[in-house]
Amino acid sequence: MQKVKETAEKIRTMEIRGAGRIAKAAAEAIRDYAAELEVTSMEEFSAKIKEVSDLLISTRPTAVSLPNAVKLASKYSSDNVEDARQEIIKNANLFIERADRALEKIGKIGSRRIQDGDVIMTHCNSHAALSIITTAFESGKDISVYSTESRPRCQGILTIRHLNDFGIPTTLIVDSAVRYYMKDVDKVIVGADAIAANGALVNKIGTSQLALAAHEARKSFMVAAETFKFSPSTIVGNPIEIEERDAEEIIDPAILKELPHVQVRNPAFDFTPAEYIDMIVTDIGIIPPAMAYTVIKEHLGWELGEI
Ligand code: RUB
Repeated sequence: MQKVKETAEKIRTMEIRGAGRIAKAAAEAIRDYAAELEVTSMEEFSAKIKEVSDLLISTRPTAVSLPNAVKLASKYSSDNVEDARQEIIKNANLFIERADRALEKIGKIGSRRIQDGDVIMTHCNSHAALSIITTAFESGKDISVYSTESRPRCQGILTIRHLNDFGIPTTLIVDSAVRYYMKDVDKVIVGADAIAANGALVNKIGTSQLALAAHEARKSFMVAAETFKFSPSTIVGNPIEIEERDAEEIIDPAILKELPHVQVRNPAFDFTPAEYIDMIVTDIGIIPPAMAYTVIKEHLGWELGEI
């Protein structure tokens, strides 16, 4: 349990972050917990697996990859402890392999849409979006990137380090410079924390501003998302919760204390409506946002009764 608690804490404090990495870390935590779990009955086994699943899911509310990963990794049908344990180990490993393969496939598929000479804008730090950019560059395309800072946690710094490691010419800009530079950009590529059944994207706060600016300037807006970023529970009407983080990520609490009439809001994500999205690059191919429902039905093993 201690190791699961540590993983949960790392996700909560964002030491492990990004929807894909969170999902993999949760699957690993469940697998290792199941492997070492000592119980005397199947009831106890089920209760303990449920307890750690709930703990992991409670760490961050927005990235649907987290509950999807937990559900897929902790799946078992056997009614004896040893077989159920082996099923969880197998399913968690399958999920982890699927996640790694998905990033590769998204890179290959998405990079075919990148032209030689393209200038790409990206936001925050998405491994799926970066997979497209680095695959295109490694295939010999002469590209360059605008990367936003992504306040308040500045994940853009991770992105520029990653791009720099590949030798990709990169320009760091503040979030408010997105529209100013959009005229110089050919394509916007962002990742996803969740995609709703209606094709709307949930991603790092400010993503919808990139989408609006791209739309206005008639630039292509691509989303890079593994199929486990699609949200099954949106089909039955559950909204995607937007995480609101602490004010101290934005302002020194000592300063805020002196300002009794000021409140701080710090949503971590926003919604981009489907009509601003040109394509979603997934591990099963490039799809229009309107196909989100089909992805959920056919690739996430979704059943109405389970929700
Ligand atoms: C990260 C973020 C990323 C998506 C996709 O937010 O919004 O764009 O999670 O990332 P945070 P990936 O830093 O708050 O977790 O493609 O790596 O899954």
